[in-house]
Amino acid sequence: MKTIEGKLNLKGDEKIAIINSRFNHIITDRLVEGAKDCFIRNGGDANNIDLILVPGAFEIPFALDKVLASNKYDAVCCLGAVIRGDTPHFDYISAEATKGIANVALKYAKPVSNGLLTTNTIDQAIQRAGSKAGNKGAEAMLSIIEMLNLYKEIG
Ligand code: INI
Repeated sequence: MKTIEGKLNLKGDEKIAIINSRFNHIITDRLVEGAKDCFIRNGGDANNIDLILVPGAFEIPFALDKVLASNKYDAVCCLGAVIRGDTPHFDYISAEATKGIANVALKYAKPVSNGLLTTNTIDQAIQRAGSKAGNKGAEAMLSIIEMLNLYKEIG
């Protein structure tokens, strides 16, 4: 049996867009830090990252479509934090953002990662943005790196 998988190293010329939402930026800025740090530590060049800011998670898929259509990037890392409040708003925003990212990504043959936190509390978000439960921004970037290399292996 032949196993085909993506390595976790970069050449240094890969161009990446990070789309980050300003909403809950206390959390999402930490996700960007984690993603950037992961990219650099795996051989990427910080000069090859463009950070694209959108108002909230709902807007991520629209920006993602534009970014991928521009053909300027090898991969896109989507980051955001949707935190449950007292109304059903959370359910609509998190579902639409997640579905939207997947739907847009399927139109293009480029790696896209979903680094969208969907948490019940702000504490859970803090835990996933560089404390107790790691940094989901870094995990989202790592998945892009693996997928970039997997695409090369698949040909
Ligand atoms: N956007 C988020 O990114 N996170 C949230 O927790 C959130 N909540 O809870 O309201 C949120 N709302 C804004 C939304 O993404 C859009 O920007 C807004 O509806 C305008 O289209």
